Amino acid sequence: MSLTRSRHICHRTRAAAVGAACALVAIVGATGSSAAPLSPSAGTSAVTVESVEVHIKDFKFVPAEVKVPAGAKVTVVNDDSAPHTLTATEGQAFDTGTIESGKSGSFTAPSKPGSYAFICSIHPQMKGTLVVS
Ligand SMILES: [Cu+2]
Repeated sequence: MSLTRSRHICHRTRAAAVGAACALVAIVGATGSSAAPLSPSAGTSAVTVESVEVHIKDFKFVPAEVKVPAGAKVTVVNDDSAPHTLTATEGQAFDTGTIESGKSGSFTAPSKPGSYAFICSIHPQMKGTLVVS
């Protein structure tokens, strides 16, 4: 028996083909262990304080408001089908440059606390805010 492992794969695999098996395993798992945590980040390693991840999906930054400590490393993952950037709107405070589909880029958060608006320079309607504390 390997319920934990199966549930794990289920959580990470969203393919329609495994949907039925996924639901079945989920039910078994729920009745089998009442203490199973439903962490949304299960399967990904814990993010340290100094490192933050932003995703880009459906022409949106997720989250749109990114809170980071000063000088933190921010990794930007492009889950979209189009290339994107994460670029400060003022002062050239930070810029990932072009991140191709499926790739990731990174930048270092400013050392000065404050709110920094950013956009995608390719699609300026994409907006977000970096809050440095
Ligand atoms: Cu874009």
